[in-house]
Amino acid sequence: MHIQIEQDQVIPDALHVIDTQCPFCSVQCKMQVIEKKDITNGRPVYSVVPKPNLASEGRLCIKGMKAYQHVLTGERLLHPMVKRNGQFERISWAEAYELIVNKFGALRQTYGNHTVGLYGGGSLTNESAYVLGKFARVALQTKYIDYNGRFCMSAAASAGVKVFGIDRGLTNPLSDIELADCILLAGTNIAECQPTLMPYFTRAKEKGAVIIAIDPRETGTTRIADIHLRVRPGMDATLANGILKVLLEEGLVDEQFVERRTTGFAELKAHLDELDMGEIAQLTGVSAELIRKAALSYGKANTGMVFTARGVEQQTDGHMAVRNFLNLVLLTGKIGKPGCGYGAVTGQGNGQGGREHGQKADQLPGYRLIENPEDRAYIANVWGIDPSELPGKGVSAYEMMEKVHEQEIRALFVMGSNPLVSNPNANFVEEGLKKLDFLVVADFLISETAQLADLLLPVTAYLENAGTLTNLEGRVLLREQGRPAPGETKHDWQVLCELAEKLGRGQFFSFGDVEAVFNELRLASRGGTADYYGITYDRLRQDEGVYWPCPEVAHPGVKRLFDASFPLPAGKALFTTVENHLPKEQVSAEFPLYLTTGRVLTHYLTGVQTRKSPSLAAREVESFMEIHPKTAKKYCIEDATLVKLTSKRGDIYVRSRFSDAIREDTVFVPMHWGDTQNVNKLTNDALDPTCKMPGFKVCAVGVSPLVTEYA
Ligand SMILES: Nc1nc2c(c(=O)[nH]1)N[C@H]1C(S)=C(S)[C@@H](COP(=O)(O)OP(=O)(O)OC[C@H]3O[C@@H](n4cnc5c(=O)[nH]c(N)nc54)[C@H](O)[C@@H]3O)O[C@H]1N2
Ligand SMILES: Nc1nc2c(c(=O)[nH]1)N[C@H]1C(S)=C(S)[C@@H](COP(=O)(O)OP(=O)(O)OC[C@H]3O[C@@H](n4cnc5c(=O)[nH]c(N)nc54)[C@H](O)[C@@H]3O)O[C@H]1N2
Ligand code: SF4
Ligand SMILES: [Mo]
Repeated sequence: MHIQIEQDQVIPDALHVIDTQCPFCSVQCKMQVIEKKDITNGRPVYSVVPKPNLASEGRLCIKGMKAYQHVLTGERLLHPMVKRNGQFERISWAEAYELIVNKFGALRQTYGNHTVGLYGGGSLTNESAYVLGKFARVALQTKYIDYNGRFCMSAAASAGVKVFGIDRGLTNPLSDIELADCILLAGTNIAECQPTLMPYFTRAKEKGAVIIAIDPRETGTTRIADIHLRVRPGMDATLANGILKVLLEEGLVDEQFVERRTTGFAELKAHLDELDMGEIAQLTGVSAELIRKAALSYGKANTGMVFTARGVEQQTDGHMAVRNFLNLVLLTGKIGKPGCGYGAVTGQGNGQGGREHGQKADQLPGYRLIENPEDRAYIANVWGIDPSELPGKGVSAYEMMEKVHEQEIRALFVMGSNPLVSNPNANFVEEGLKKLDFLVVADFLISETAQLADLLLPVTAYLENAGTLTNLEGRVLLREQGRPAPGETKHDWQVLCELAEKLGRGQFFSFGDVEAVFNELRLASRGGTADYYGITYDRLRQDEGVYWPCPEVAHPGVKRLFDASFPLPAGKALFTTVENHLPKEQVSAEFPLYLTTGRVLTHYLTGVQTRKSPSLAAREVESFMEIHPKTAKKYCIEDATLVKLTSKRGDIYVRSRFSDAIREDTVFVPMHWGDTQNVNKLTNDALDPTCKMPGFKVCAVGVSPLVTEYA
């Protein structure tokens, strides 16, 4: 699967060589896309070679190899389109802008500024995400803006801020992984989701590291583990309590670290003393012996790292579950030194930068807070407005869908997301979107959400635009433009700036080019937690990316955080007391199985892009349900047959796939398909109280064969 090259290849007969980076996951592997002419018919043919770089070390996965296909598909959205009598018709940009100005104008006049909502995404460059946040606050003066990262990083991000005082995906560079003697992988499937990172873990293993995986299923990732804790979905916080209790009982506590660098230990200890291991084993479905084995491995290791991803985080207790894993790190003092640290494995290409510069309801650029008077004053000054003009805090992504339903939001502008497929409780979301007076979608493909839109705005894809993206390590990378914008497409940030001008707010959006946007972002983030001030396009062209925080141009950037202190009162990190608790939805006679959801190697998120790539789509043509053969037998389900899955909220139809490596009480369905295979028609919309993450990873379902007898 991986191709490794040592140095830049020389391609003499190439027509056009594009230096770029993969648009998909957070590793942001660098590559070259080579366009040549087929000598028989003169048509362009494409090949891809990986480029050496610090994160991927010159590897690419299959998605990166084929990521040119969805950009070059004949199904690109190339012109603005308006829906008339149920059909999309081509219009000019001038007409499109006029329509938006009129529709937004009329709605704002009748219902006020907050009637317009904006919905962004973690695929957008830092520059576009920054302009989107500014556009909401300055051009439209609405508080309603949020983005798909709510469903992705919000639990880990909010936990990191509480416990460490800062949220940066990895607290240390990837190169530390092979220095770890024990690695705990909790709810993360790196083999399929960040495949080019796998060699970091296999190298650690070759050097003797013990790998512990926590996942209800066996995956490519759990297969490299020495210890696999097959947890009952949604029970990670409780499992972490079990591990903590063993560490405490066995005296595997770094007392000096706890004393000097943390607060809250006494409360944690008192709480853990009260817990019963038998009960923990029973609740989590993992034996006390295995929990003990894992705890001893991590506790006794000299160095160690803990990783969490969406398996732990996409829960209605995701915030607290992550905090309990951070307790492990603090209790053993395994942070802030080589081979020790924590990683929230970031998801999207710009999942990290996308959460730093103001497309989140409560944030302003540089991780500043919209409710903090000093932060408001600073940003208002950079933007040249009065702080009182800045709206307040809005609501989270799914809560915006509730506002859409209630018609408090009557116009929605979506840029870089497919909420109809990615939000929980998709039937409810669809009902809401259909009630909107005006739905605008900016995309380069026609997603399921775009199909419901009143107006489509065609934008450039990754090969055609430039900008910065921040990878999972907190390293800012520059992606240069590789091809001209096709058709009438425009860059995301450019659309927003032009529209701002039509809305009479052009003076705040007069950026000549994308670098000018970045230079304003640098200033806006200056002195903030995610400080990009010292990062310039020139530096990014010379070095291979710069870690934030980077407060001055001469500053090298910070690779490893927390070596001396935490940015919290007294420089101390915070222990958290986390109760054992059950997921909000429990199985019943009608819905007897747990459903968990996630990803497969060849598709990306809602599949809009990868389903348009013939080479990727051919590898998984439809959705499926992974089920244990014993469970299948109980419900009269055969292998590779169509089944119906039903929850309280809806039903879907997928093909069964037997696996004896999944828990018998659990089925798994990936998230990459829409319509009748949209797994989010089933998922629960209960939200985590702190970060508003939905519980994508557990709900209760019933399963039945679609065809019970053959005629
Ligand atoms: N191929 C591919 N790669 C991707 C993406 C993609 O769509 N496709 N998306 C990108 C994005 S945006 C993201 S956020 C990341 C996601 O990366 P991951 O979080 O690694 O991916 P998931 O498959 O959602 O979930 C990880 C694992 O959690 C397990 N799991 C399910 N329920 C539970 C539970 O209750 N507890 C525990 N401990 N584990 C559980 C699942 O079985 C799964 O193996 O991947 C990124 N990379
Ligand atoms: N059941 C379940 N649901 C989930 C998850 C899960 O594990 N289980 N995971 C959640 C997670 S972690 C995530 S990140 C979300 C993702 O959810 P979405 O954001 O809805 O997923 P994408 O498929 O990336 O949708 C992106 C859309 O934007 C377009 N796009 C891509 N790049 C750009 C760009 O630069 N500009 C513009 N204008 N458009 C662009 C794509 O063509 C696509 O139509 O899904 C969440 N939903
Ligand atoms: S999907 Fe991720 S791992 Fe695969 S090539 Fe793209 S950035 Fe690299
Ligand atoms: Mo994500």
